[in-house]
Amino acid sequence: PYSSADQGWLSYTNNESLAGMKELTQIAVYGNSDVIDSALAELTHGIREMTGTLPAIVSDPDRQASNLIRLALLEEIGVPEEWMDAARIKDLGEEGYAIRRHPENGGGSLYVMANTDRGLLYGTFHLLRILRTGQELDRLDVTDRPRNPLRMMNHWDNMDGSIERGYAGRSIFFQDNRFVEDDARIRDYARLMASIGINGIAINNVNVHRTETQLITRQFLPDVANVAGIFRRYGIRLFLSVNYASPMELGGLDTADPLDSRVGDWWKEKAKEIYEYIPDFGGFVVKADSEHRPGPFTYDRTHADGSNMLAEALEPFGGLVIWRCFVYNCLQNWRDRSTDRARAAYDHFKPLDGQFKPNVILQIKNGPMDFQVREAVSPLLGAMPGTNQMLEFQITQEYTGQQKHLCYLVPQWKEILDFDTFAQGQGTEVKKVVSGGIYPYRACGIAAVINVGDDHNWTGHTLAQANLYGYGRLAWNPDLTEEDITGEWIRLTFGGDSLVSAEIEPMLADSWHVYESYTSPLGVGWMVNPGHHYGPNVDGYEYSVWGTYHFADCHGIGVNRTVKDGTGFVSQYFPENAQRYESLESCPDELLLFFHHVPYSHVLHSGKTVIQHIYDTHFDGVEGVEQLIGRWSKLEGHIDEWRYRNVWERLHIQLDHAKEWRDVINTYFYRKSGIPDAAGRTIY
Ligand code: GCW
Repeated sequence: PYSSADQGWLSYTNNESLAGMKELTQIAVYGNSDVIDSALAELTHGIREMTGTLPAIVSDPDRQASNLIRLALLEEIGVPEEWMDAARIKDLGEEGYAIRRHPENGGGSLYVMANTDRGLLYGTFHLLRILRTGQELDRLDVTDRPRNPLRMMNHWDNMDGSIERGYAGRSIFFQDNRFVEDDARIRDYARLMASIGINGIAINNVNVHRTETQLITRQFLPDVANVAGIFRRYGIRLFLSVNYASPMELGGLDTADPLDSRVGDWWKEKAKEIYEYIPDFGGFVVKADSEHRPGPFTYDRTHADGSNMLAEALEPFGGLVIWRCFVYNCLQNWRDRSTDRARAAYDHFKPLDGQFKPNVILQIKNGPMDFQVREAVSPLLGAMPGTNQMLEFQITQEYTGQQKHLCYLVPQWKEILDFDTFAQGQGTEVKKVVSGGIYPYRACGIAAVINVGDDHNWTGHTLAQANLYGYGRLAWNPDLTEEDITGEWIRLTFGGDSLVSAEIEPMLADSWHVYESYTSPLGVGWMVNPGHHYGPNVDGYEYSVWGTYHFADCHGIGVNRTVKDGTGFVSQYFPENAQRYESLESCPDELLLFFHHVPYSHVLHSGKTVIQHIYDTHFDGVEGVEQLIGRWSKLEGHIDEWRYRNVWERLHIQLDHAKEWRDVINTYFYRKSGIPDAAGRTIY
């Protein structure tokens, strides 16, 4: 019962290497649950697609059988002690699994083993990856478990079917202010998400408008419960974004003051009602006091007051409050150079450390501004030992080419995850903080704003599927290398043709730098058209209320965020990073204009001046896109026509548009600075 949409990395076509798989003709299952049924369905489907033969489900196989996959809850089978001792079993935890095949043990059957049904589901998807990529099956010995307890997707879907910052069609959940009727697409979506280890999904936009406010009422809860049921069979908990002012909009109260007991009581009743419909409801995602959304500031209360009140309501049911830290003044005066939006999250939240209830998690965007092509890492990450934190990435390419341009974000995310906060001295990387490895967090992990819609290929640009896949894999294990993830995705998605891998790998690997080259130099950001954020407009946000400036004049450019004579943002970092960013000598080139205002003649570590760097990278960026096209063109006939054309067309849009970026940016800075290009290329 799968939808007719592109199956992405769960497609099993073009399989060249069936290595040993043909002999796996039977499956035995030890354990019983809906999630195990899903695992079994995936396994039989995958094997049938790859081998052409439907494996038989057997109930009491011969102990010595060797043509068999055993999907087994550990408590249901007696595993030999030398295979899995108690420590190893415990180590698998609630979501881990082991995949093993020892010819001398267990008669050669292939075991997928776990403590829980979710572990079995993840193990099954791992086994399918092994089969699909043609790895050796003899003496298989894999154990794995996720690093991050919460691995979430955030949808910005509205009930009218539109998606805020969506570039791949309409919502797969909603249409015309209702839930969609045909849920085949949602089921496929759940499969795709489970296969990369996602275990929590918030289905509606954090900007909760009028209709969406009603999602927590009896009008919609049966539909919400239906979707929650689809996800549940794939080990995923459903979350909702809620309107902080719901007690007023739904409950008829005249206040949403978190310290008014009527407000707390209203939420307690509401929580009870929600859990009647969805016993494993994940909880609320909340955007409060941010970009005109209501919040506790109206009542002079703190964000601890606001989130704790909700947390108290959800606590009896095991629900979480995921409270976003994207709180800043969006009505700033551009004439005022002392206010710095980058400071906002830390200034608001750091003083509240330790005041949040254990089922509150603060969700923090990776950068202090807003998902720019390049920005510094948020100094709030790691700065609150007594408060659960999770990281927020943006998969949807709002500022990175809107899925018309190719921009593979795994390299960017790796840099962020590997960023050393120095919160507890050297080795306190972001990935360790958010996975709970540094402070004893009760709940934590990673969330990302998803890039899917109802387009045939889910993501508009077929290669943007790699961002979705890569995010899930990194949320599972941030130590996976970019090369591993990319290689895996290409083989799963396109099969084993080595030319396809050889061309797509470097395309993905280069694409973020290429995009950065022709758009935003040296960490500057925001030179985009206001509102929709697509395309160049150097001064688009320069004289606006959003706190997003580059301060370019005829002498220089950049935001002085130093302690010495700037906004002081730098002081929010732990000393090692603060010192590095404070000084022009040690500030890395790629973030120079994020931290400093410098003359165009300033010489970078690279040896180039700022202005020459701007010119060079913009010319290089366009050439980079030409190379992407050159590589892709070699794949004609190696990839099915639909996907080949899809990417080909978008690459050509990208090329035209990269030229527009190049010429607008170069011309702007030439006119501002009056300094010609040393290489004498055309600037207008
Ligand atoms: O970047 C901004 C986006 C808004 C978004 C907001 C947020 C959902 O432009 O569209 O609103 O961030 O993260 O809340």
